[in-house]
Amino acid sequence: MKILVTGGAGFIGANFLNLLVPRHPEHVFVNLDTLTYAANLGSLEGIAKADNYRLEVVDIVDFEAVDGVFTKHQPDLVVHFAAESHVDRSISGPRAFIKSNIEGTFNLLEAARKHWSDGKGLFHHVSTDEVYGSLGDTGMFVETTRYDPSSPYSASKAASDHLVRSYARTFGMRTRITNCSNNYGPLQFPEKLIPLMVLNAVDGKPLPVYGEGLNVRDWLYVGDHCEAIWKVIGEGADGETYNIGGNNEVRNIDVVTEICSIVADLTGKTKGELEGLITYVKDRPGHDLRYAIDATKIRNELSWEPTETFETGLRKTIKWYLDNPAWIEQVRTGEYRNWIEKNYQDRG
Ligand code: NAD
Ligand code: TDX
Repeated sequence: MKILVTGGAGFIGANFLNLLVPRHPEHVFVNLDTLTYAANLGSLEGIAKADNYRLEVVDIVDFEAVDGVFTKHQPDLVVHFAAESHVDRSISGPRAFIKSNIEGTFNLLEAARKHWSDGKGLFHHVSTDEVYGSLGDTGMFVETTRYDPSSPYSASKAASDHLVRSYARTFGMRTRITNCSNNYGPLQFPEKLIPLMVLNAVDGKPLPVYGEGLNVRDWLYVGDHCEAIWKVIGEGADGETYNIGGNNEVRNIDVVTEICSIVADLTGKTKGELEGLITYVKDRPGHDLRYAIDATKIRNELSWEPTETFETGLRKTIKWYLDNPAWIEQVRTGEYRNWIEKNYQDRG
């Protein structure tokens, strides 16, 4: 099989390729990525020279270029990760989200429609639980929960999900969608909560908690997400949506104190010293209170279960950041420093 993986130099895409390229030498994996600030080719060093791996540096907003990749590689399967993914950036600059997440997904669908006239190709769209909006203290998202996105990011992902479904219904394209909760693990760009807090704790910098730290996220180890996507590709049904989650709801403040405890354990700093760095800052506008995924469908129909607990996964993740200073230096570019300054300067 020829597999076109978009966004393969980002966090989840790179974990997906690192897992599957060595495991499946019978498949060719083509990574289509425009290499935004969030990409890092250093994340793919282990597979860069593999016989069954190729890289195409292409922007999905450019239809001609996407069409060219389809002509050249004739993929049977698209696994679509490429997106602008950070909620705070979608608040300070939403345009790139509309371009990449909506127009980019549209271009991929159009190229697939043109090249898959035999109806055999499969389009797997990777999406998020944020399309469902915010939960109160109770309830969980199921696959039929009404879409109610809060941020430009989640609205753009919702639009992309709708486009994918429309291509299934209108053009008969074989599609599958997965909506997953918050991922964490190695290779995550340190603008996101967990790696940001780990690096700041190690450096003795403030740990900026938005609002009162009471927002709840359902955390899933990235390797478990990647295995779930592969399972849906292999055993799922066309036209279906599968929710993926860790059944692991944690308040942000509890995530941060747990990070303090593990970093203390691994570095010789004290937990009290690290917790002293916690700083409550101005909240995110439109901040969703709580996400919780009901993953019954994928568990019952495809026998998927997460393998990592939050305790084991978080320790593994923190150890990875401590053991990979070269990777961290690669992502701490001027762009990263500018973002950190911009995002946190007016949160007081
Ligand atoms: P990321 O920001 O780490 O990586 C995104 C990748 O996409 C980067 O390599 C970037 O260069 C590439 N990209 C962005 N715009 C592009 C464009 N116009 N053309 C080509 N490539 C482009 O993101 P991530 O956290 O790995 O998320 C991957 C996907 O999974 C996204 O679609 C996201 O919405 C979804 N998702 C993420 C999470 C999470 O917790 N991170 C949870 C659920 C779903
Ligand atoms: O400095 C911070 N302080 C803080 O309190 C940051 C960066 C975040 N937070 C809070 C906001 C959220 O409640 O932590 C929580 C997690 O924040 P993010 O890591 O930015 O993730 P989130 O906004 O929940 O979105 C993530 O999960 C769903 C991914 O970025 C999305 O791509 C995915 O779809």
